[in-house]
Amino acid sequence: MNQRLEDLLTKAWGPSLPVIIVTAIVALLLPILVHTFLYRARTPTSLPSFLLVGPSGSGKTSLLTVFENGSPAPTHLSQTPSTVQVQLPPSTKADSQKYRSEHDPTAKQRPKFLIIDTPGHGKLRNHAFEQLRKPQPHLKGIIFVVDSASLSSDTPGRSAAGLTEAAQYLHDILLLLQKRYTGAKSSKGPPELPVLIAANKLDLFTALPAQLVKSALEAEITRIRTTRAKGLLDSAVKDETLEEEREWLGDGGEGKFEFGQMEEVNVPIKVVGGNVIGADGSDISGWWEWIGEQL
Ligand SMILES: Nc1nc2c(ncn2[C@@H]2O[C@H](COP(=O)(O)OP(=O)(O)OP(=O)(O)O)[C@@H](O)[C@H]2O)c(=O)[nH]1
Ligand SMILES: [Mg+2]
Repeated sequence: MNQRLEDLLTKAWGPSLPVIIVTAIVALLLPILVHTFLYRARTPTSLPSFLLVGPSGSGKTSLLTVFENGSPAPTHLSQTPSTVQVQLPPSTKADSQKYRSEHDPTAKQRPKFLIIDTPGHGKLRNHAFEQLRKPQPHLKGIIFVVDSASLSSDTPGRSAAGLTEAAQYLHDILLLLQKRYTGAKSSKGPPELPVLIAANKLDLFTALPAQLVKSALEAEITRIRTTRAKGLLDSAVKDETLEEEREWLGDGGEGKFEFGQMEEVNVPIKVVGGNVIGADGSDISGWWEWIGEQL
């Protein structure tokens, strides 16, 4: 026994070919494996991301160019989603850096994140819904851009077409986020997913201020919810199986809808005004600040 062990050890330390080959392979492969493992943990896919949604022409792609380069570039109707990497400007502080001293060198590091632009055209919205349906561990928030100048109606008693379109799109997104919560497996529910409603184009004199954008959208969503609930009720009479499919936005789907009701499903909503393009340049500081709060 002792003799065999000694033989084995002699062989293992001896200059035999298989031992040399195995050692060489381990020595060469180990650093490569360690590198790939560490590198994978730091690829851009693990960066926090934000999703840009909103009706066509609201200014999403223009906003993306300002986020990326600091100044707006000409855009045209987007057909496919696109992702860019953006860095927080020095003037905005990330929430995670709030308690860091000014003199701490790590406080100077500006956090990087991804912004995913989606097409807003009615027939291309599946791109945005798809992004929300698949699990997104790095998604930190959703930015819903609206054209505030398209929301006011010329005819009293009738909603502007722009308002109806924006509210319908927002309603569908919020319903999806609510389903994410109600359909969650764990009792704790999914993590918070904040929504920023970016009331854009405030440079135009016909634009509604942010506070009115909020109430106009809330009122229009209330209307949409009532009509949809009615439609579903009618069809549910005909088809009993629809019973389980029924789901309304907000608690019970009755009365007035307010953005505050979404907090129950872990979706805090904030409305902040700004403009991407304008005679005095762009003003998107309120939106930067909101992004900083989520990082
Ligand atoms: N006056 C004014 N115009 C703006 C502002 N932001 C964007 N626009 C204009 O709005 C138009 C549409 O902007 P886009 O960024 O292409 O719109 P989008 O939301 O990407 O539209 P889709 O790609 O179709 O979903 C462009 O002509 C912009 O110049 C703004 O703050 N003020
Ligand atoms: Mg676009």
